Amino acid sequence: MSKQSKIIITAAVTGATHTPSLSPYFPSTPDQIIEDAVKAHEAGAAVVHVHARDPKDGTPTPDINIMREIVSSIKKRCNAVVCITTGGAVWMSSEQRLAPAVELKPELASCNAGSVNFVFSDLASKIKDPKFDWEIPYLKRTHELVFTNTFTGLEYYLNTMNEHGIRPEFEVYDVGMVNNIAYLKEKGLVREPVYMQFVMGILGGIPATVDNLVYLVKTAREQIGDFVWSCAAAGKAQFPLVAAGLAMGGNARVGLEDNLYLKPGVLAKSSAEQVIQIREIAERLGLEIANSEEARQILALKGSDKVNF
Ligand code: KMH
Ligand code: ZN
Repeated sequence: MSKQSKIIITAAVTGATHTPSLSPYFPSTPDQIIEDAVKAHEAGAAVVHVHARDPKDGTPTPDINIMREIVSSIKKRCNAVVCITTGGAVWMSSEQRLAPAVELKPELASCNAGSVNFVFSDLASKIKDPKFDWEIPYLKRTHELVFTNTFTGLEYYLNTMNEHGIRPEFEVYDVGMVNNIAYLKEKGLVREPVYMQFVMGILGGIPATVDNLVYLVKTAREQIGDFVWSCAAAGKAQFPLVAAGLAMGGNARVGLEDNLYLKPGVLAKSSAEQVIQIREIAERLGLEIANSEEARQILALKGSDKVNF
């Protein structure tokens, strides 16, 4: 695997896990998402990964117009690579999840490499006085849902992304998904360089340990050969695992989608605070941080002039 010269920091700013009452700093309206993404880019994130939220009450939404407002505003204000989610929220249909990417044709979009129980129901007990009625039922409901990504769905996503010049960032929650990607690559659906985000510590997915990160990278080398990879981790595992990933030659994903804290007991005031923290760790390891243009080179992206927003 060729040693990458500079490190890509991704900021995943909102996601569809956390709800507004879990942190006063959580970006849950389009304006807040735009602001958090631009500030995270200014702090050193070459890539921003975005989900849409309804401005009325912060619920995750597949609304294409809201996503258009978010990504076009980010693009107006900075040169960040915008990665649009096709994961959306667990309850959304495949079509709903893919539609914003098909319409907006980003350089990069997430592609969830297999089905997984994606459980965060325990977060409900952390909310005493919810701002919105939907929050606690939404969190609890994940106990009974599966985040479905069938092979039919994966082929539909990849054919569509390939057709529109959208590069997939494979979200990998467990080791079997590495094999799924190898299978799809064998079928000619995956173009080089393969780009994987190892998402550690989701309840239902692979536990967030360094041994498991080494295991994922080792399995990917055996099954796929050459690839670019990054590490993300949920909750308090975020900085230990992402730092380990940096030491192993991986890229880094932080942001309030994955973790609301900067350190145990201290809420992060923005994704930018986490970007600064991981950037400092990377620089102390002697690593240089890629800017957005360098990230475009590393990931073979089509350029921000070819998106539809
Ligand atoms: N919200 C999770 C169910 C992605 O962006 O594609 C899926 C997720 C991954 O956030
Ligand atoms: Zn996401």
